[in-house]
Amino acid sequence: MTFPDDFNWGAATASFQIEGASRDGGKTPSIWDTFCETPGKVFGGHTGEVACDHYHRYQEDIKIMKDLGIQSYRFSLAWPRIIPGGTGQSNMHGIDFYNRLIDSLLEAGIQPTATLYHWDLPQSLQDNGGWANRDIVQQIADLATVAAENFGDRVANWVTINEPWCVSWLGYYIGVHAPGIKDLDSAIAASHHTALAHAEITRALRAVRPEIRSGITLNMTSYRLDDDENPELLKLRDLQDSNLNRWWLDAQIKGEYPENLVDFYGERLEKVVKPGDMDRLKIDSEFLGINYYSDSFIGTPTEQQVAKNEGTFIFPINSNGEPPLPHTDMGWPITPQGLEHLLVRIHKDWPELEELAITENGAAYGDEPDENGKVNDERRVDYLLSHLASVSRAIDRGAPVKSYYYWSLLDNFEWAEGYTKRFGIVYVNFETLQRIPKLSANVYSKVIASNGSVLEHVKKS
Ligand code: IFM
Repeated sequence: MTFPDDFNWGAATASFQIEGASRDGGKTPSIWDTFCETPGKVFGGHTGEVACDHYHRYQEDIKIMKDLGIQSYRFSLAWPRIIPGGTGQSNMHGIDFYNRLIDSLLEAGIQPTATLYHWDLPQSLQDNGGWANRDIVQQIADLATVAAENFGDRVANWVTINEPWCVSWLGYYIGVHAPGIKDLDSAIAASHHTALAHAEITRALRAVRPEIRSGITLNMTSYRLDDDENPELLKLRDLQDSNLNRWWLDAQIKGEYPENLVDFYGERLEKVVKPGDMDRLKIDSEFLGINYYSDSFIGTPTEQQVAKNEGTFIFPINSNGEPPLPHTDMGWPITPQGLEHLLVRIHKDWPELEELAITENGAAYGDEPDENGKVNDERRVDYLLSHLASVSRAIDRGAPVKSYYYWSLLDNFEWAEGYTKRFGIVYVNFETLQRIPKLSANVYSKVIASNGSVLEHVKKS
């Protein structure tokens, strides 16, 4: 048996990336609406105004999933649709949209998995500091209460926060994501507040519905060094590993942060951790969500890179220039065996985690329809099959992986890259909004129908 009988095969999206309807039904602007309107921040000035128009076309998208045999759909809730003011009054129009979506999924036999926060923070909350302001922890816990009260009767599985590393470091330190801030103190504060928020969201969901299953989703990687003997690089690797892979896991499992980073941040961290916080961080989750795209390569940073990063340790993946080949349109190296390695490492280092879910994995390739209207995205098929084979080997080695969600169901708004990077197994024509399932969708459908056994030949090769 390649995958357990009850293995869950899914596809994932996120609200801002697909919904469009950015002012419909009482929705207010999120930080991503603002970021898109800020010149030079998003490729070509692309916006989320229409996106895939999923807000109006969700029935069509559900039908596509049903035809493909997708068992579970991971989507996110747009906070500014549900509580337009960020705090306080909830909005029935927004809640009704998600009720219709959830009910239609269930009617189609597809299990909904909801992500509470996938980056579209109400702009009004950012105006008070957003994730750098500790108030956000209670504010998002209140959102969780509203979400559990309205949807918790039908949504069993909840992701609390998607990729808190990106929220904190891309949003508040590197500044390439909304809100576009470049400030180390803010990023450290956001790292702490997202970790606390995960615990408080979990408590809030359970207070309404104790049967809810939840977990955080982390973007994780394995680091590969130019030189495994170089003590400087090893130290840098350990800091990067703590910053990206360990921070949120050690927080929830042990109620502590990695020692090397606590030392590295020093007073900057002390300023934001209040008495009692370390106890509040600790929480059992039903699963850990893992988003894996690529291993990361660390080379010796140049002097300019050190200077550019103001003496801190965040270096680009390809610190020595071009990423190793082959890579996807994102420039991310294709390293399928790295997923097996990572899953086995997680199981070994955090044996407390009883369930792992791959909540995202996928590749950007810009294949367009051919003269017959078919999208033959063979490179995506290779990526998908080789990564699934890797998951299967990790399961054989004891990693408790129970779900896989391909990222993404649809080509969509890829943040600062706008619509230029296509991750979907379903092609979207952004002029006409026509959907065309690609070759990869049909292959994934066969994988699902056979519960992964069509992978056998890949696994052995
Ligand atoms: O599109 C994103 C998604 O929103 C979060 N994880 C990575 C994906 C690809 O960059």
